[in-house]
Amino acid sequence: MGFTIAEKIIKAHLVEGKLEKGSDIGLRIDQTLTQDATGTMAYLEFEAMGVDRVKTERSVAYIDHNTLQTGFENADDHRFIGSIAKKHGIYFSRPGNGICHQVHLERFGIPGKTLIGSDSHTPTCGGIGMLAFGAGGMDVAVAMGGGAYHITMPKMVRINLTGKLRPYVSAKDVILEVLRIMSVKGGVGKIVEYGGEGVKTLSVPERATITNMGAELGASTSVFPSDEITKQFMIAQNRGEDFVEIKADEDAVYDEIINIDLSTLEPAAAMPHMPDNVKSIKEIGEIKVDQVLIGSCTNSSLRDMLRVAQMLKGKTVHPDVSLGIAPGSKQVFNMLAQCGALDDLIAAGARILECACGPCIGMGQSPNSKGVSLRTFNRNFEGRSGTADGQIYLVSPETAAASAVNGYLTDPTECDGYTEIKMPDKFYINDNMIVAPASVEDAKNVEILRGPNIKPFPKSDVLVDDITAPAVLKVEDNITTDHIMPAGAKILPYRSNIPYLSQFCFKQCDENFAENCKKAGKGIIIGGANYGQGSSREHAALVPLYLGIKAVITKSFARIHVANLINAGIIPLTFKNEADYDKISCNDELSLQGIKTAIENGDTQFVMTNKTTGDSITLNLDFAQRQRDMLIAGGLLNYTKLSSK
Ligand code: MIC
Ligand code: SF4
Repeated sequence: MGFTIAEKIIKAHLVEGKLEKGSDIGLRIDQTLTQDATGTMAYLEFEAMGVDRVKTERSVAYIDHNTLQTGFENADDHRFIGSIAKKHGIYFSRPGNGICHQVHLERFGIPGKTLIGSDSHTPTCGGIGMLAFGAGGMDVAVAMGGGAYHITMPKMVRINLTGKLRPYVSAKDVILEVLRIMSVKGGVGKIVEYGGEGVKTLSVPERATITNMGAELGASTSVFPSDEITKQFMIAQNRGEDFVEIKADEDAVYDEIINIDLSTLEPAAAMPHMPDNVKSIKEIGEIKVDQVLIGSCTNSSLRDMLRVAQMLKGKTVHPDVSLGIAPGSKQVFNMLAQCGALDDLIAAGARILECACGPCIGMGQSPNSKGVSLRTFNRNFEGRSGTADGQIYLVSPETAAASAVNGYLTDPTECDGYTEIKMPDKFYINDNMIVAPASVEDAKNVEILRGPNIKPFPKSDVLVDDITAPAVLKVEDNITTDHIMPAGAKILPYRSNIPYLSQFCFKQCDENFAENCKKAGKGIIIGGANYGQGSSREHAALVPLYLGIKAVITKSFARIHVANLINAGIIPLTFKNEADYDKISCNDELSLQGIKTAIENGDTQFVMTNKTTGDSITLNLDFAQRQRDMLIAGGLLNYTKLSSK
């Protein structure tokens, strides 16, 4: 029996466990990345582990999220990250150099290697055949210290691509089609692999758009084969020596196969407020558009920008539309300037934004009230744009450009003037904004620059046997980490200040959540299916920990968030019978008596009592041994300290 691409890479990196679906496996991690919104916390945790120098082949710290500097906080955090990177052997990508995933793909990613990053879109590098996972900051800190990264061995999904995209139909339309088929929870517990003849028609940036948005499926990761096209990309990045071929065996076995004929795809959009709420542009119709934004780690490559420039050349952005464009990296920006395409964008009236996440994470460019905003981004969760009633549609660069000119949602296949975008034989290489770490000798003298905004992160205590606490909040299906711990320009500067952040926790669901938690002293959260989908931010676990949350009980969890809860020492439990969700109301007194003993004994089920109603409710204790040990120790940091004694 042959192996899939992912199985091959896993096999080569397996340090614990077996290649058996559903079992806990530990992987050796070759590379890590962090960004600034999760990085400050990740490096504080790395410091707490007391490791002098990273043990990975390559670790990179990027500054790309918190780039709006309306006070000292973000700038201080950037300095902190720069100094800690220098001291501990980490490369530092300075603000202005670009979005972590775009830059990592260009300059650092290597086919066949493993990468984890404190950002959920780390699977972008799957576009060059790397096995790349989004993870919580603590997991990244452990990997930097040489520890294994643990996941549940996923199932394998194969997406067979045939045919070729029609002019102006885009890689974004491919992943939107996959989202339409699989939904935002369809990828949980799975790795999505692409194969088939159609793969050869997709360039690396197009592949990366697709693997990037695999995060929206809830998938563990997504990966393309590394082939001749990957090789040409690596050579063009002056990194030909890093290329290795990697493809699935002919007789590899998949748990699920999905067939997509690229030639039949239509331009599509994910409508408000979920990435899987997908319809074709034709079906949605010619709605009036207020704003168009092009960029983000999903669609900010040179290929995408050149396509947009080609479509805007000689035209003017519609008078009722504001068009913002953020190239994904300095390399892309430089090359746009060199070839004159930047001139076309400026002349058309685009507002050129810096190479950063920017509006994707609510760092500026919030749309007008009820404004319809077309974005080439990957998430359109309610409120994420910074405008509570903003109507965000996720679209391809082609659809975005055509609509920006017309002022209404436009199917780009109706546009003329199509020309092929050719990938360059050589990208412009200038790594002057990547700072190498200090030598081991010099590192001793590097001072860590800590601003006053950095507060200690909350520590969890060892688990107790009897937890009785009120259900402080009950929420529906598909709650995102943006609900749990919102981001945006006003809040993001406090990612290293958990006490301050706590006042914003769950605000969109319950205005008084933080206050109620404080009054109750401790609490339990009740959630629906796919709880915690979206980002990797461990703040969505650390802030509830700070507010006294002891357990979260749901119908099901998203992968990274459940790991973050365990890392923080909060018990994630699921209902044995989903219908029992209805047996709990907000403020009911819930009793988890004997929970520690049950976890210690390896029990797989546990009966909780709802003291208010008298109901007994059976919950799943679906944990690997290592997770049990972590919960008992009170989270990953305590566990790491205990196990290294
Ligand atoms: C996001 O797109 O939601 C983010 C911001 O990049 C997050 C990380 C964060 O919250 O800092 C992610 O995707 O993990
Ligand atoms: Fe940045 Fe948006 Fe990508 Fe998150 S999804 S890394 S905020 S560009």
